[in-house]
Amino acid sequence: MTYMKTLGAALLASVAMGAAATACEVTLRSSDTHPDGYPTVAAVNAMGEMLKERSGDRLCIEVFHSAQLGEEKDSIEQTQFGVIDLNRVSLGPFNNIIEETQIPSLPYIFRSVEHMHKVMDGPVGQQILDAFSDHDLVGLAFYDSGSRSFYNSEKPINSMADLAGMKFRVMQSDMFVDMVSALGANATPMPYGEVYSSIQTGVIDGAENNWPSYDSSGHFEVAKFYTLDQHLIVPEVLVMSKTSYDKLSAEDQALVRQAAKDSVPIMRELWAARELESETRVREAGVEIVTDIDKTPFIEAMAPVYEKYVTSPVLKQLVADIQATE
Ligand code: GTR
Repeated sequence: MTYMKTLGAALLASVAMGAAATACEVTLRSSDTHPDGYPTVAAVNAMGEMLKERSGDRLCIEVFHSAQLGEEKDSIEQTQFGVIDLNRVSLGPFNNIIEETQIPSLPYIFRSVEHMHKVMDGPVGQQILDAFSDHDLVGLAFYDSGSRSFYNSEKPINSMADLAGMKFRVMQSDMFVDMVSALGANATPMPYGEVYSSIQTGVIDGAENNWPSYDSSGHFEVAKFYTLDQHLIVPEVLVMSKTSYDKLSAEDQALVRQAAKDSVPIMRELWAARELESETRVREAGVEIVTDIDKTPFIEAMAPVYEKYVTSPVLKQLVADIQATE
């Protein structure tokens, strides 16, 4: 409820200062694939409220939700070019561009969401945020994304063998294509916005995602079998265009960084609530959920993926540091 307090204070402050003081000098345009009200969208909006208040109404954020500024892969390029100022995306679509982002995107790298928080809040997280700076971006913060599991339109998946020959959509990351192949299925990388119709028309059998995305995308309507194998706990990231960042004074850059950091606990609170809500909604819609799946064969099948992607000493050290984090 810190969230409500912060918003309330910001609102009161802007009312007290009157309409004339509310003109923003800089409005940062922020991209998100999710609909309005989704925790990522709400968190960046909350960041915008804090930024506006702390800058005396000079710095504002406008969130363009529902992929209005494009699908994630394209929007990342636009952010690198400085056309989009802020972007909230999964780490997945960064995998082919920034190799450090592959490490927290590795299947079964995290033992739990708590483990992921511990790692991403610490030096490993900072090292990965820093890696964005070689790619015309500034890494600001990590957000939650729960865990991702497979869903499909055909049949319940009770074991790894059931995946054989099936076709799943993955995010646009070569590593995820190899992950699905290692499980005996076929992967098709495609933008998020094309998944619903691709399942509906049978181009693919299914996809994989967390409860809130499975729910808000409506994928559960066309893919009614969900198996909680939880192969990925891949964090989301909020990045800023280096071009946009460099236009700000050092003081304003610090305000942006701090507001992004302060939006993280708000996001986590919203996320936890939304996960439960989405799970309830999807269960009530009659989706068939497999919870008692043996993950051991899934974990063992990932050895070739680790071998192929964890190559350099830097990446090996990141894996070791994650595994050593209690
Ligand atoms: C969601 C994630 C999005 C997007 C989407 C996808 O869980 O929040 O940023 O990556 O998955 O599968 O494309």
